[in-house]
Formats: sequence, structure tokens, C-alpha cells
Amino acid sequence: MGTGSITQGAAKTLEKNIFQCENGRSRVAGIGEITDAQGKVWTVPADNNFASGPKAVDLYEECSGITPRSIAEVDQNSVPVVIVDPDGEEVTGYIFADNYFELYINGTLVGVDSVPFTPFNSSIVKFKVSKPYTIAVKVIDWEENLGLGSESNRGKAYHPGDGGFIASFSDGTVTSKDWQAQTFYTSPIYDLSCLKEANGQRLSDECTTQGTDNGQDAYGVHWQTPSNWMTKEFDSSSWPQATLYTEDEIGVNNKNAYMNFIEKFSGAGASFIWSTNVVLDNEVLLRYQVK
Ligand SMILES: [Ca+2]
Ligand SMILES: [Ca+2]
Ligand SMILES: [Ca+2]
Repeated sequence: MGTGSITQGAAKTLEKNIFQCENGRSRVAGIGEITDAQGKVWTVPADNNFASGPKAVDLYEECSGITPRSIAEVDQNSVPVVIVDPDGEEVTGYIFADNYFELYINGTLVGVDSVPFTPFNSSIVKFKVSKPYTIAVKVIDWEENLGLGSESNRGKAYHPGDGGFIASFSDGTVTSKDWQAQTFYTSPIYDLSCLKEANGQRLSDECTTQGTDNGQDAYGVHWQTPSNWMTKEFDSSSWPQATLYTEDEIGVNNKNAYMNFIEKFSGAGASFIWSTNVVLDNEVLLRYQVK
């Protein structure tokens, strides 16, 4: 019935909360593990480098009191430059993710999101690289109910949160339908017969996205991420194209981390992207080659 591995019910919590908000409120961002019927253990919401990776510089991050009203108030010169190619061009990137991203350039981890779940933040990165180069991004729609793909929200104990990723780069690169997006974790699923796979796509568009107060027995579907998925050499030709989402669909008009820098996002020609299901797909890998 497909290539994914199925788990059911809540994961075991490994870390209760990996992020403390010093100055305001945040959702509890935990990490858990859950075992499928074959005995394979999966990390939820996904394996990540939050603890050890280089934190991207914040454009906007309420917990640290970084709340500029516009890009003009940001000291862009103080952002460290990650050297991928010493003779390369210096590129600045502006990033907003719902909820978490890890950015690789030619396989080098350039920056990880400083806030795994909420509040919503945005980031700025700089790197030096020669064209052509490959951008690879892991994005995670974090979850409160580990293994169940849901959070307490909108009056439901098990509401399936949504994702979304947008970025622009100073060399003119923007997120678009020409990026690739593959799904590696989908949840909550209540009826496995709604899942389909076709042409490399891991589809859940026939599955319900309604919240419930009884989501404790939800299924999760997991696919192993290739170990070299972020490298320049990795062949992602079988991956689907990214799906575009509007600002209204992602719901950013009340988020200062996005709106204060909108000229660097939709204003720069970038679009929100994700896999085919921005609600149920919670771990997605993105790739794009800059020519
Ligand atoms: Ca974040
Ligand atoms: Ca979700
Ligand atoms: Ca979310």
C-alpha cells in the first residue's frame, strides 16, 4: 500500500522541550521516537540539528527581543559569511519557515532555524559560493502531540498544524514551483486508504485535515531520508516539483516576522512552497539548483 512505514499512536518523548523562550510565549517543542511494526525506530517530528547546528542570525525573534520594524533596521553587515567556495560570490538569504528549517549549500550546513516551533521568527544568512550551486533545505512543521502530527489549536486537542517555507537570495534566487519538494513524514492519518503514491509523489490529498478531540490513535507515515540528500551530487530527479501556497493559505498577515520584511519575501518574487499537502506533510526536503 505504498513505500512509507506506518506507526500508530503517540511517540515516546525523548526531550520534553528543546527551546526556552526568554521573553514571551512559545509552544513546547519536544522530540520523540516511535517504533513501526517492523521494529524500526523513527524520530518525530524529524531528525534535526537544532542542538548542534550553526544557528542562523535572526531577522526577527521575539524571545530574544529582536523585533525590527523593517529590513532598514537590521545590521546586515554583522551577519557572518559561511565560506562554501573561497572564490565564490557572497550571497545573502532571507528565510521564513513554518516552523523550522535547516539550510544547506552544496552540502554544507549554513544555518538552522533558531526557533523550532513558535513564536514565528525569520532569519538572515550569508554564504560565499560559486555557481552552479545546490540549495537543500529540511523543513519541519513541528508538532505538540509527538507522533500524532497535531497540536492543541482552534479549540481542538488534536489540530493538524500547517507548514510553509519562503526565501529569497541576493543573487535573484527565490522559492518557486521550480524547486523540488519530497515528503518524509505525514500525520495525522485516520484512514490509511486515503494515502496514494504516483510518479514519485507521496499523496495525502484525499485524507482529512479536520481537527478532532480524539486524535490519540492517529497514524504516522515515515520515509527514510537518504543520508546524502543535501549534497550537490544527490540525484533528486525523481522528486516532485514544489507546490505553491498563497500568503493567505499560510496565514502570515498577522506575523511580524514575515510582514516587516515582506519586500524580501513575496516582494522579491518569492512564493511559499511545500509538498503537495501543507497540512499533513510535516517533514519535507527541498532542493534547487542555482545555475
Ligand atoms: Ca522557526
Ligand atoms: Ca502538519
Ligand atoms: Ca506549523
